[in-house]
Amino acid sequence: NSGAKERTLIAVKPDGVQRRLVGHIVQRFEQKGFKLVGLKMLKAPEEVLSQHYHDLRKKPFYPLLLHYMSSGPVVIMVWEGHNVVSTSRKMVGDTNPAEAHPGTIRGDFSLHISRNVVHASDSLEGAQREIQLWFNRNELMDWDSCDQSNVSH
Ligand code: DGT
Ligand code: DGI
Repeated sequence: NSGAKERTLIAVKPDGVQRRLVGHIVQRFEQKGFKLVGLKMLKAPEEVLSQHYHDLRKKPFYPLLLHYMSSGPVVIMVWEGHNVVSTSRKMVGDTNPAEAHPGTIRGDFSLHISRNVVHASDSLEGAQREIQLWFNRNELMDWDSCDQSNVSH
């Protein structure tokens, strides 16, 4: 049962919301077998974005990245399940959509690194940090799904 409670943060970025991809992206994670435990739509506050992208603050594209991420609402989710951090990185695909394989979200729906549709936490520690940053405890639902024994054990 180890890792069954692992959680990660997935975000549909402003371009993904504008392009009506929210439902499709939710469906991919649901059908994989992961459990949705948090979901909300918001205009990302600059303070949250600057903490979220703290490691990139010195990069030349950082101002453009923040501008893009605050250009419209985002949909932020927490997904739970066995190995969810690493598996969802594979489902999302390479950061650069030109390198992302077909079948991945970025590989199927985006062209350019500056409009890559989704975010997924890249490590367990990163996921914990990002979940705390974007969600209050009472916004995360601890619920049992009746098909759990069919998707993990
Ligand atoms: P654009 O095409 O000038 O409208 O660019 P943006 O605003 O979509 O993207 P931006 O400003 O981050 O990047 C400026 C240019 O830098 C972009 O046209 C292509 C290039 N570029 C951005 N990221 C990368 C990268 O990771 N690798 C390479 N080789 N070029 C990049
Ligand atoms: O975790 P990822 O989103 O796959 O990648 P990351 O944490 O290295 O970068 C975060 C976001 O920053 C990424 O999804 C898109 C943007 N980004 C990264 N590298 C570049 C970039 N944007 C531009 N325009 N150019 C880059 O080189």
